Amino acid sequence: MKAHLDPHPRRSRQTTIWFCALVGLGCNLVGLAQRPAQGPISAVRQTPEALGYELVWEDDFNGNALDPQKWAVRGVGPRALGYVSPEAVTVGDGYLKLHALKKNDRILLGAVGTQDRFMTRYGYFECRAQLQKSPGIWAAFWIQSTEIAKGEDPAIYGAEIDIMEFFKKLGTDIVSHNVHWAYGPRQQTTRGMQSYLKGVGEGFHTFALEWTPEKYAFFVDGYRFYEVRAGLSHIEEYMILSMEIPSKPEEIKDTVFPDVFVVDYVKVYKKKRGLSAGLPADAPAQTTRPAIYDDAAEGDKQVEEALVPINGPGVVRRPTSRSDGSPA
Ligand SMILES: [Ca+2]
Repeated sequence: MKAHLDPHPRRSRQTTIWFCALVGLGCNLVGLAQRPAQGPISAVRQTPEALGYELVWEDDFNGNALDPQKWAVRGVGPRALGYVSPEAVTVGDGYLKLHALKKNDRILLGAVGTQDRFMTRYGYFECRAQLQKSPGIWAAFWIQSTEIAKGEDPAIYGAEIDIMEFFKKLGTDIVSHNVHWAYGPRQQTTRGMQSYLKGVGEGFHTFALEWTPEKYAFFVDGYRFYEVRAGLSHIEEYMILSMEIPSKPEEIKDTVFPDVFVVDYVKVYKKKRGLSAGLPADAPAQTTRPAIYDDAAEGDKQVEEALVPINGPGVVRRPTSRSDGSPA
């Protein structure tokens, strides 16, 4: 994987982290069964406020450039078949745009992260975004640990939490989630989770993670789709928005360049202090009210639409962007 080696030795640790991130993001162990695509497990939309959270950090991208207090272009340099470049990151008209574009012989990719600027553990992390149009490349909103390659216990070394990845190969109605930890020969994963929401690949939608000491919960448009308890990180991590690309040329043969991942905002919420008998901000999440079906008719209608069965037996195989199992 010489393509990923950093020419600057002083940055070798960071390079290792980026390299390892590529191992995890979008990558699944060969032959590992995927979870079936499923509709939401909540009948109505949930808001972070209703779950006891309050806003602590946000970027609405209202300026004309990336806010250097909040973000930096992440991982400038080669990344699989592409090259992460500040040229592929633009801000304007209230949006962050992460492009995938061809320039000379390179495919430039946009990627930004809050590393060295904003790190936290637990909370509710949400972005509102319009996903890319093409297969091959994919939009990703994820959370990463700076320690993940240093050990295997996610509680101590953290986890890669893929809040949203959009593989157009699966159609316009499915987004994927995953958690990876223990980068290295014994890397672990929750296995890919596929959320089915009709039309999620068109227009703007919200994608969110609730991360508590007990679980990760994944949301799309406020609907709760999956909860997992494995791979729980108990350390501070940082957020990433990126346009990703696989490592094999044949996997981008249908990709139409340029393409773009448009982000309207990113918001981070923390548990309200003093809520429910003075629980501290890091206290376990309160049990949410059970899903009920007597709420807003509009919400119910959308859930019904979202629960339309998908093709075949309901099992969607995640694209094997690294089908040889090798790290990208
Ligand atoms: Ca905005």
